Amino acid sequence: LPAGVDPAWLPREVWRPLGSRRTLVDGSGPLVETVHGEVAAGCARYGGAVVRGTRGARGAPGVPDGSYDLVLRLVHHGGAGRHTDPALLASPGEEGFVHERSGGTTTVTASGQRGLLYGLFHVVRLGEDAFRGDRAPEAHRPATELRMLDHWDNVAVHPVMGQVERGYAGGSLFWRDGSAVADLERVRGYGRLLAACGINAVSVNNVNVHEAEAHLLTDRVGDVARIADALRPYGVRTHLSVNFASPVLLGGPACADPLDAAVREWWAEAVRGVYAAVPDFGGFVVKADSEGQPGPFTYGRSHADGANMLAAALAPHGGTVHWRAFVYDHRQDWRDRSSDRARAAYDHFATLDGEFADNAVLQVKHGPMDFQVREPVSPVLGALPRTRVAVEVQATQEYTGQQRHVCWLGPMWSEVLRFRPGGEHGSAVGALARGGMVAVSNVGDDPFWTGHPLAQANLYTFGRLSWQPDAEPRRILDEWIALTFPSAADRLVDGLRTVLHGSWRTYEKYTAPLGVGFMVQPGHHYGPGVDGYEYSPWGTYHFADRDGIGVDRSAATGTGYAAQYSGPWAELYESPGSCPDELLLFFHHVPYGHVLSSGRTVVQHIYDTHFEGVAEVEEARRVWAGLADLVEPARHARVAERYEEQVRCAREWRDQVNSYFLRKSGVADERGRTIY
Ligand code: BDP
Repeated sequence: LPAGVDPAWLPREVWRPLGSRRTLVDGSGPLVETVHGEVAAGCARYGGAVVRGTRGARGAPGVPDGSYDLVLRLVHHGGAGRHTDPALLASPGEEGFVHERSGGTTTVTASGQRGLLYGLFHVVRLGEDAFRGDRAPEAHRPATELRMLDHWDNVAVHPVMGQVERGYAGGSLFWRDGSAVADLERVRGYGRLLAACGINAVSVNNVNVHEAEAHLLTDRVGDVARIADALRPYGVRTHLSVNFASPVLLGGPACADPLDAAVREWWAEAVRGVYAAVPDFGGFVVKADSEGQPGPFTYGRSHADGANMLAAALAPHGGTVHWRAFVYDHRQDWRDRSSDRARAAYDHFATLDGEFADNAVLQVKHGPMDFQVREPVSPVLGALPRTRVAVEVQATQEYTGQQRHVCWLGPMWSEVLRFRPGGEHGSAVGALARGGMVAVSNVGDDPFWTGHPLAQANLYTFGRLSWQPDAEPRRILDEWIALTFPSAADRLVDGLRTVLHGSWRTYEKYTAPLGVGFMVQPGHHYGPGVDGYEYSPWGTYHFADRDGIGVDRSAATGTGYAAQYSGPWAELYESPGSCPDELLLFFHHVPYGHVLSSGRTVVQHIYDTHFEGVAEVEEARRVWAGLADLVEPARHARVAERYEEQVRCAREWRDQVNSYFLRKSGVADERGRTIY
């Protein structure tokens, strides 16, 4: 990494256990060279030795495995490593690996190169534990093939959105002044960090594809190829966001009708060009008919028609189209509740189940609205059993404090992934999401990668959850702490847990209450705006008046959104009596005096949680200040400075939200606290 760039979860010391031992890296291929390079660098630093074998299952010539502390071996399909049960080995697939230990040797066996790379990072995560005792063979494999980050990066600085749309970590890692960055060392380092948490795909440009970015598909594909070259050694495939009207924008046919033969041929040709430049290209991400982007509706075609046209162009090369389900009318009439934005994705897509090509993935935001701090799980995730669905989450903290606030999203994502759309006997979202997991990236060219150094935990947690969606998020956080702060004193570990564990709920407490969402400043979405979007056409209302608050989405009297869920959930959400407190205002319009299942009234809940939320941030700031002697000064200072802003902003939220509801409701705080 260039000097001054934070090594994040791969600081040198994490290589000590491995780098001080004797390792055999056995097998051939470019990613095996990457593995060897990593081990060799560790050994150079910590005095170990690495032997390079290239004979796969037969082992290195003349050297028995038993003379190594660690054997990292690539075997051919169907072959077996010396220590490995063949049946077990058959199961982990291209990206999996088998890990075992006996007779003083730890062995990682994989039949795909990426599997070997992930096996290496598994050993790194285990540290000294990888070299203790015996371990029966364990197969590890990712839950889904596609674990992806979408960068909303513009090639050139956009006049309104800047270089990275919703980016809070400086400029783009990939693009500067309209071209791929000249020095790709940092991009390579990024690929390495991603591989170490299990991510294998990156989309390198904004889903809002402006004209400059549209050219990446054709005459600027060389720039994409350079980025792909830098990511490839770490098993990360490159994807592009494309504009549905590309043929028109780029001088092809005068229309973009997905059923038009000339348009289809134009795409097929464009895709051939991309694969000539990037042979392992992953595919396209498409935002169509959404927030002003063009799409198939212009031609009276369905979204399956649109997606399948691109899928057909990509199929001969093994590419995938990620078609986003974020389709809604952003020019709604606020008097017409039947145009409820929450309904839109389901209304557009549920009837298309079974119509999408095999290499089309429907990429669905985790909630029905737009990455709010609290939303129900999108009913779309359980509604298309014959479609490859991917879950999209937002690591970039657009609505969760913009990387000025600490908000560790692991628990929220885990709730989504564990949700069972068909009820308790059905599968969890993590298993239903056969199309993969996608996060909007929170990374930029900031020296700490994510602006707020603690926001790195979100990126790491996303990667690990995408590998294992039912993993316990706190365990992942502990991994992140151990890797990022190796040999940390117990006090530091405890302090980090204290400030991170509850930070999502703390953020929820001082911002928009009980699932109502938004109440942010329009446009940039930072800080409170109590009526920010209330009278706007974006469809993001809370309907607060003197009598009550919330959006009636019941089937009986409201927008009918609740009926998009299957059986048990539709029933649960339908009535204010059974709807979970935290989602009450998402589903119902209730009087301020409505009593929650917690026993408090809605308005008192709002007052209490807003006071509590601020107190919790003040306490976190105090805890962080007490860790100054244990954290490297630059990192400590960066976080401390952001805590000042978080405290300021949380107080602003508290005061605006509380005084707004005091004035609307006329109900005083039971506890007599001052509300401004
Ligand atoms: C919203 C963002 C907007 C994105 C959009 C999307 O405010 O910048 O373009 O999502 O997901 O949350 O396409």
